[in-house]
Amino acid sequence: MTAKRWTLAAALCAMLAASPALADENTVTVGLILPMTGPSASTGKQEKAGAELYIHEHGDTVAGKKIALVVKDDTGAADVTKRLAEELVGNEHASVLMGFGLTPLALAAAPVATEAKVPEIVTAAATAMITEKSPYIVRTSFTLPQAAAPMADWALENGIRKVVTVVTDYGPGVDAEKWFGGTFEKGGGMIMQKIRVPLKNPDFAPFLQRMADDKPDAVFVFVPSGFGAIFMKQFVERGLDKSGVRLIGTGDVTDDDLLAAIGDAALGAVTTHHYSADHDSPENKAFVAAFEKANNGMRPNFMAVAAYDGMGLVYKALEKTKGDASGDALLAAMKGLSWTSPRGPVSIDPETRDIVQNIYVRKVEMKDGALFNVEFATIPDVKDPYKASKR
Ligand code: VNL
Repeated sequence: MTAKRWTLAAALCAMLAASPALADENTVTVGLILPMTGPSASTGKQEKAGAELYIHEHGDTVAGKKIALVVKDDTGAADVTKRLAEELVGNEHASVLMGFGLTPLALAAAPVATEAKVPEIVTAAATAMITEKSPYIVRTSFTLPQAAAPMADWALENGIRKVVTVVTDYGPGVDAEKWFGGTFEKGGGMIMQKIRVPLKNPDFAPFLQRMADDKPDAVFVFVPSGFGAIFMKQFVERGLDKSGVRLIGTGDVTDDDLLAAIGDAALGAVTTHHYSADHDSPENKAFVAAFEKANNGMRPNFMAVAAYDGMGLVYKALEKTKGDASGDALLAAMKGLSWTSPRGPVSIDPETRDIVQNIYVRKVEMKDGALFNVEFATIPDVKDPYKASKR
């Protein structure tokens, strides 16, 4: 080869190397952005395992397209989420962005999804307004109003009249406080105190002491997934578990991932949520067994199931579009889809792009030697009440 030809070949190689993902028409890249490190790492771990299990069970090809799952760690920092989302659509030609462990992280990716016209499937974050921040956002997790309002109805029906609310002070906590409290007061209940604790380094002790003095019938709690153990430990340290104050909340505080670590202190806690590892259906039994087998016995929580369903949504949409992975086609296909999830029957509301699902009332009980959120009542097909209230 002449020197000139060598230069040309080298230049060509350099060019190819600089654009590693020359868009391959037969591959659909799903960029899964999660907090794999930092305080919400448990969410990242559960979500990654959920998405991978779906691919493992259904194969990595759908409608003639090969699915490439690319997992990125945003460490829980919104500026990193945004940069990763830009890189995924810009350099790696991702057809779908997925994940988003916390509300600020889902919001950071929204302008990227809008500009690139790429679906953003939110599989964790749960502040109601998130789906309003881009027409390309679809959600398979839940909304806090959807889970918290039914808790108020149950409390009212079960003789609870005076409640102190304790929530983490950001989007989902404010939603939980507002939708539990508002529904409870409308039904004749009384909110004695509204306590908000910071997301970073939460210390519940001072509030719990005050609460012990107030003697409410119950304390309603929202903390994000992964933070329940800190709250429960301090609840027990102040003797509140033995004081007759009932513990109620959305299911985030008695997260399946943490129940074993929380221990007996959680016994009797009543929560409302969309998923329990104990959910009694053939689909869930198969899901839990396969998940535990693939993950050294780790029990799936509501994050795992949302990522599993998020991946399923991509597959179902691609089947519907016959492999067309352009953003608008995928988005149109996702609207109105319904399927049987391990959590029960679900669908994507075509108007709000939020998930419609059952909310279950559950109580923490010992079952076969382990703690579970045991479901005992079902509120079927719950839509996000925040969006319903604005119509
Ligand atoms: C959010 C909501 C995060 C509920 C959670 O766990 C959760 C959020 C990390 O919207 O930030 O359980």
